[in-house]
Amino acid sequence: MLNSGQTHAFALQFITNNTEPEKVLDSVRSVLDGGCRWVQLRMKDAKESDVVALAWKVKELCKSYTAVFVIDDYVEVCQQVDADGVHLGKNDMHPREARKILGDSKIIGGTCNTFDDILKVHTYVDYIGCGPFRYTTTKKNLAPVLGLEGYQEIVWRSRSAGINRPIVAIGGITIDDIPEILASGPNGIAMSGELLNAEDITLKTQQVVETIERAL
Ligand code: TZP
Ligand code: MG
Repeated sequence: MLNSGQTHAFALQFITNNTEPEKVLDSVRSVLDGGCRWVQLRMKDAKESDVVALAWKVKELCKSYTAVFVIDDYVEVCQQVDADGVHLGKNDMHPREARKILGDSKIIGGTCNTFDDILKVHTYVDYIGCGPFRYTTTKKNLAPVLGLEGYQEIVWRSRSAGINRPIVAIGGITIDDIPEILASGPNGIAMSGELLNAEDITLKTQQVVETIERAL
């Protein structure tokens, strides 16, 4: 579960991409230098041993910046390297099972594309990753895009139902989208491409962090 010192870190979650380990580490270092305090290691179609090897390194890096470190998909790897938590999509282990395995000391995030998805997982997760905001090539098999109206509806229905888990917007988000997205209800922003494709990742991260702080 999240502790009070970690909740502020929701504001910006950086999601790594599939590339060589050294490049992943460089990108993580760059966003941490820019003020991001939440990193999700996402290694699609990787060998589990490769995930473990890189997870140890990302964990150490995050620790030196007191940043939260979450692993996408791999509950066992989270346990093995003692990461802060795991992020689970709709085709991964159900958060109910993950909670049984990981207990309350770990953070569990869950992907939701609809309010019905939120109803299914909200009691087991610490935060909800909700998207996609718009089309993105970063993820395969993308769910239908939500846009601002989608967030307004999903967040409003969740809060009306007494579901108060943080909701983090994801999918094709650029720095210019941040004020409107946060005004429509979500509590944080998850980004991959916008940061990774920047000429200066650290500078872009600083600008994103400032934009989020102004908007929240
Ligand atoms: N889940 C929904 S969209 C997405 C994930 C992991 C990709 C986010 O990356 P980007 O590059 O910010 O669109
Ligand atoms: Mg997944």
